[in-house]
This record gives sequence, C-alpha cells and structure tokens, in this order.
Amino acid sequence: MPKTHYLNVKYGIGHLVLPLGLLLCWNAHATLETEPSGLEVSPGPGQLSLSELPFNAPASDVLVTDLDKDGRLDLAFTSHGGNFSQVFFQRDPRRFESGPKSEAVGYHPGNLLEVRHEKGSSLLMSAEGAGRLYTLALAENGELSVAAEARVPFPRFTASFRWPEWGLGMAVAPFSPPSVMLLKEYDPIDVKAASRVNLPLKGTAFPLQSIAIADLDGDDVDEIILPFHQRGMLRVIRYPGPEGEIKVDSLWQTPSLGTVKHVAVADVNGDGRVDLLAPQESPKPGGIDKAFINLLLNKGNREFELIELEFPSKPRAEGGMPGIRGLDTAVDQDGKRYILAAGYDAYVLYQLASNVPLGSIPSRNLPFAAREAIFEVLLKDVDGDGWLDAVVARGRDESAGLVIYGPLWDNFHEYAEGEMKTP
Ligand SMILES: [Ca+2]
Ligand SMILES: [Ca+2]
Ligand SMILES: [Ca+2]
Ligand SMILES: [Ca+2]
Repeated sequence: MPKTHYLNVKYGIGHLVLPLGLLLCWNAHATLETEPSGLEVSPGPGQLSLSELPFNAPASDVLVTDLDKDGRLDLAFTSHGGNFSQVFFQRDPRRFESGPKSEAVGYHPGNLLEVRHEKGSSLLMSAEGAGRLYTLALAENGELSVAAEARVPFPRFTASFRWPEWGLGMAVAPFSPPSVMLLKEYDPIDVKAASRVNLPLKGTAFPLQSIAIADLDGDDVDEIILPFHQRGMLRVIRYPGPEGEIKVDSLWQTPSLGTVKHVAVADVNGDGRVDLLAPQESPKPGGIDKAFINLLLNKGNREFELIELEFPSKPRAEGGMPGIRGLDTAVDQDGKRYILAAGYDAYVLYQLASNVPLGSIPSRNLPFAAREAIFEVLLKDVDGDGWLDAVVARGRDESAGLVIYGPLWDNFHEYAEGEMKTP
C-alpha cells in the first residue's frame, strides 16, 4: 500500500507574522492530521481551509475520480514536463495518502481521461512521447500502470463524444501537426477502433490545446469544439450522418475572443441550451490591458451572443499580468451557478443568480502569495460535504496540487476580509 501519509494543511495569515507561536500550531496541526484517524480540525477564524498535495513537479493536468472505488474521490495529477503521474487517495474526508509516482506514462504525457463504455469505464492517458493511447490500471500499490496500448501519433489531448453508430468516439489532438483524429467505436480494453479519420486543421499554425464536447443543438448528438488558440476562433466538427463527409466548420469566426485555449461548457443562463465559456489567456490583440471571460450564449440556430465578463486583474503598469489560466463552472448546493477562474495572481469566483443580469454578476477574489502559472482548475465536491471545492493544478516544482474547500462563496469573502492569500 502507499507509504506516505498526508495531510490536510490549514494556513493562517498569522503564520507570516508570528512564526514561532504558529510554528507550534502548525506542528500541532500536522501531528493531528497525519494520524490515521483522519481527525479533521475545523479552521478557526483567520485560517484558509485547504490541502496542499505534495506533487513535486509542475502539474499540467488533474483528474478527480474515485480511483480505488472506496466511495471517496481521489486526485490524479500529471506533469507534462516531469514525465509522471501520481494519485492522491482520499482516505478520510480531506485526509490524503500519496501513491507512488507512475513513470509508465512516458515522456511528455498529456491529459488523463476517464471514459465510460459498454465494458465499464477506463482511464486513458495521452502518451505523447510514446506515441500511444494508454489504457491505465491501478496496481495494488496505488501506481498507475499500462494495461493496454494503442498506437496513435503524438496524442496530447483527448476527449470522448457520442455520435450515432460510433460507440465510444474519441477525438485526439496531437502535439504536431495541427490536426485532430477521430476514432470510431474505440475499445479501450482490446485497444482497437472500427476506423480512424484524420482531419488537418487549416487556418492555424499551432496544435490544439484542448477539445471541448457539447451538444449545442440539444439533439443528443455531440458537437466537437476546437479552440484555435492564437486566432480567437472556435471551430466545430458536427456529426455528418452515416455517409456524410466529416469536416471542420467555423463556429465563431471573429478574433474578438482573444487568445483562447480552453472552452468550458454549461447552460449558464438556464434556458435549456448549452452555452460556452471561453476565457482569454491574454488580452485580445491590440486590446486593453484587461482579460475577459467570453460567454457565448447559445441563441439556437447556430447563433451566439457574446457577453464579456470582466476578469479583475492588476494592469501591467502595476506589476500585474492580465489573463486567465484556467476556468470551470458548476452549480453548488445553494442552487446557484459559480464560475471559478484563475489568473496569474488570484482566483476569482463569480456567482450567478437568476435575478442578476449576466453583465453585472458579482465576483470575489482570493489572491495567491506569489505570481503563478496555473494549468487547470476544477470545481468538485472533493470531501463530500455537499459544497463545491476548488481543485488546482499549479505550475510549481513542489506541492503543485491544491484543494480549497467550500463553501467557496462564503469562504472567499472571509478570506478577503482577513486579507488572506493562498500559499
Ligand atoms: Ca477513492
Ligand atoms: Ca448536437
Ligand atoms: Ca443557455
Ligand atoms: Ca466540499
């Protein structure tokens, strides 16, 4: 079984000003929380409620799922540059135990994806350097190992989709050249596909940074959405029918989106139609010193209305770096939808309520202690208390994994009042 016991760390702002006294507090916490009892210490006033996970390489990807099937969510981080994945098993709420590093994912691994199919569910790793789509299994010691492998050229990002007669459809974006490959009836156990379609991407010199899947027209058939990072364009692949030609069409054509590498999918205004959230990684070309979340409201008939949600960031002149590194959205147990976006120096949480116009929705900030490159944020109820928590993959060399516990809207307010920052 995995050896390293870990830990749920609470941070107090007081650590910074009263090192000796709080060092003792810190040790007391650490001792308590590494006990196998999983004893949970509630944060007192002036403390951040979070877990830092000792994933010791820049984390480019995180998957949240119950890997060992014990009923509690676990976290699997992957480092593209560090060439490994590692699972953190949640033994009790907020108490994690680190599994061994899995170097079987090879050189420059991409994203780890969980897919459901007729034989069950599988973990798929885009093993870019190995030129394989690996089906991973969890070994007895908590390590992710390769159970089966399919030859696919330089896979970097994958997503699964549903098309009639396609079984498990897989969209695979390679590191190079700019293209996307669709696998029909992919079987992750026997690692075979009924057919493969390779689609070169025109109009971009850059490979895809992500693939989003959404049923935009509500016909139970997925659309495959491709953000063209530098060009402020979204492309789409629609199901062409049983005999039709599969092609890449334009979905949103103007450069007004700015640099967008990632799209989140949700019915943001609650009208039953799926909308798109495209965060600007940096301000649009020639634009002001500000980044926006592009909310593309789905009006039906393949039309969208663009609403720009301002992302509060410090201007460059004041030492800031405008831009959004990661974004996720979900509905919390208070019935309200939240959007969590990470910039270079703060997390920003937006609260959407039905009586507030989309152009003026309230937001709350939680700053970082130091400027940082975030690779991914996810909203999930990790500890199972019903409230969404924020899971973060950070680009640092040590403790790159982070969970900030909810209720996030209230906690962000308290943290702001206490002028607290995340480590
Ligand atoms: Ca588990
Ligand atoms: Ca559709
Ligand atoms: Ca909608
Ligand atoms: Ca929670």
